[in-house]
Amino acid sequence: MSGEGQGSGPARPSAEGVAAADLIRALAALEREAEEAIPAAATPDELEAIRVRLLGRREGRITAILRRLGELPPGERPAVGALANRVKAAATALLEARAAELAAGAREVAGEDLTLPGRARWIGAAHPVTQVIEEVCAVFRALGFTRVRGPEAETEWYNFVALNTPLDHPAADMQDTFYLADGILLRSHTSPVQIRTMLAHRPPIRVVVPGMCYRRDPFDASHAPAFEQIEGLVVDEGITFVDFKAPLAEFARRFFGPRTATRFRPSYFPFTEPSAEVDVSCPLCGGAGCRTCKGTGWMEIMGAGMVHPAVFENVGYDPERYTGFAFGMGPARIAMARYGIPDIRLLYEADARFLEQFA
Ligand code: 2NL
Repeated sequence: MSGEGQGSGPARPSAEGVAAADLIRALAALEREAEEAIPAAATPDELEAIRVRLLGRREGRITAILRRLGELPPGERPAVGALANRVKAAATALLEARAAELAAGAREVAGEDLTLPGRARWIGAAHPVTQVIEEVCAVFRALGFTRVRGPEAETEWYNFVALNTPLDHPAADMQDTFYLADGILLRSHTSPVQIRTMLAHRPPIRVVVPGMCYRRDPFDASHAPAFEQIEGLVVDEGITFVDFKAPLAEFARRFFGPRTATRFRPSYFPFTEPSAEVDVSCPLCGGAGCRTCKGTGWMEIMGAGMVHPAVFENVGYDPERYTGFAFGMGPARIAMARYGIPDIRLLYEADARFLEQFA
């Protein structure tokens, strides 16, 4: 702390008010301080802090001494006043010189204009479809499902035949895919991973299977020839249609929000019977009807059903003993429903202006 503050330190008031010797000593100390601190200031902000400390109108320490000259005996005022003014002028000159140096330095570093605003850094983030996959799997993990993966190149048996879809079945045609060699193809859904899981393990089974799938589809607003899928499979003794509906409705509430309603519409898949399309109340308008749900208040999020007994026979499970359910969803479609994205191609163009909205 400085010594010339109100009533403390060496510049205590004397009978005349204040001792000239104390003010002179304080001024000499302030001059040394100015000579050391000002040239060492590294930034304009630091320099300004020193200026306020020494010369600030209210709290400045040199200012405070000047203010107290009137307390000196009249004969001592001119000498101390002159010294105070000299110290103030010296500090001011040092401040101006250092300010000029700092300004020049800022402009001169490597010939760059350092006063230009900086370039904003890019924020890295997972792709919106990856975010959806992680979240969906996290919800199913909380519901007791294990996450498994499997090969993207498969045989026709794993991709079609084991799933009760003979190669001349219309469903095999609808899921036409890319062939790598005779009988070897890029999987058209992740179901072959569930077939492999059932062949390798006895029930109970609760798995979710995320991964890339491929179809000979046009690349248009609602189709991509390479896309992510998440399928799920539950097999145990005594699994009923209620055991099928409840966890899928719970998934919808956890993923889209607690007030989300679900509806199961009859549908057809060769590997489930009965089969359903699962709709949720539109996550964007809450069911009132908007552009994204085409005014219906509902959005389709997955296909599902009770596992067909023929599938159990194909993997050596006794269909009289075991029942189960399965479902499949497209995370890109889910991302479109959730964020109101009108065209699936936006998700696969790697356009940073689009993607950074999800960072
Ligand atoms: C859809 C429909 C579905 C399945 C996938 C499945 C798998 C096995 C057995 C029975 Cl191993 N079913 N998967 C069942 C129903 C629907 O997906 O629209 N996916 C995007």
